[in-house]
Amino acid sequence: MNLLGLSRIVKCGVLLLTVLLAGVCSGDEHVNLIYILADDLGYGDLGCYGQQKIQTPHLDRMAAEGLTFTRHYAGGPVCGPSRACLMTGQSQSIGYIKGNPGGNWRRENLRDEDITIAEKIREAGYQTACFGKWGLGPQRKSGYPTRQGFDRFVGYDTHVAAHNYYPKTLCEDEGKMQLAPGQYSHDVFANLALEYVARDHNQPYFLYLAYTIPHAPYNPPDLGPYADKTSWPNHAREYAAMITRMDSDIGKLLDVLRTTGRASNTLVIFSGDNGPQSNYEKGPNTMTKFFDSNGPLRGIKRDVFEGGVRVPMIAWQPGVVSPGRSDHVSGFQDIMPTYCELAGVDPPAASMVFPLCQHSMARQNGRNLTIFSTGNSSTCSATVRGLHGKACWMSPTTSRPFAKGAQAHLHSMS
Ligand SMILES: [Ca+2]
Repeated sequence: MNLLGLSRIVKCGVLLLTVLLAGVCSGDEHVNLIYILADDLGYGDLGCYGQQKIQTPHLDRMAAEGLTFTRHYAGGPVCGPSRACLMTGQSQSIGYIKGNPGGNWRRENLRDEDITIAEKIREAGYQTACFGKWGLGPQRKSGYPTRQGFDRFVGYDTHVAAHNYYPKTLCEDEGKMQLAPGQYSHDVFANLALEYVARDHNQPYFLYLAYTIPHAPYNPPDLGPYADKTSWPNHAREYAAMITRMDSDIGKLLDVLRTTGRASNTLVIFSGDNGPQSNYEKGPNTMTKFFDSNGPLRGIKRDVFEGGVRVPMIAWQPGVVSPGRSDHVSGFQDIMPTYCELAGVDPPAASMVFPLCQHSMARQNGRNLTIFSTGNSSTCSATVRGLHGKACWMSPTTSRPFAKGAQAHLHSMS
């Protein structure tokens, strides 16, 4: 499929990434894979998704040069199950991690038998590294990154640990890394990522760069371009500064790829793990309303309405991935089979097999994604959607969203 053919498909409004990444998939050389994940970033928090106040010039450029998805869904409305879905390719219905741990590490610990992206593509000779927030298994337990296929890990092993941007230590492989007093952990991650991609690799690599930004607490090292926005609430300035700082770091990363001539052989994907959180300084939704963080969508983090689970996704590989926007319905569970296809290995049997490279177009019409809201809520919800419609169930009295009596809310896809 050439790019002209692709263009016609896009114009038909049918699908696109599937064939879009066909060029990547058919190459002789295995492509390097960088997956960048933000935490609690709203669908409307980036300029390329309509944000008016927060400056994200580098991600906007990435979007202009790459493919911007408008119907991409996180693996869940909260961190734990969403990230588990991303790493294993298993939706919440079949995946092991159903909700956030609530302080119980056993509930955020992938088992030995759970197979991650890193484990699979390492079979194809990939080097693997994770920098940032993991949250799928603490050190010395089965779910820890170095026991789940990553050669290298520096970051937070648990959710709770990741809520401190100025920790004294970070996990580093099987040991600890000492940080200087007042050192911002995300500067460490950004520098590690820069060093990693600038290095000469004799094998293809997979880098998973998982920011805690813009998850609370809001306390970046400085207010950046928002220092003079004195009419804004303090937390709004801090929130915006966190995102703009991350944007700047991602810009540096992409620049390294550009200047070293590696951009065309590196597929970079940027996304977020769930919808925007409410701000607790001035009551629910304050931040979301100030920035219109969920854009045109209903709901925030923990909701299975669109605003809780629809997230930005940008795919960037200049010269290979055609620039454009796609309304292709996709989700976190698609990343495992997509990467497996790029790496030339078979995805795990238990994963949802909707690779974005090819083969999936015919199945798009029958596509459903099921997302449950679990934990932190007395309600249980599910979203089911296909190409032409969507239904959202809210069941306040039962843990079974499809139980008799569950209220159904129907929404149009348009
Ligand atoms: Ca999150």
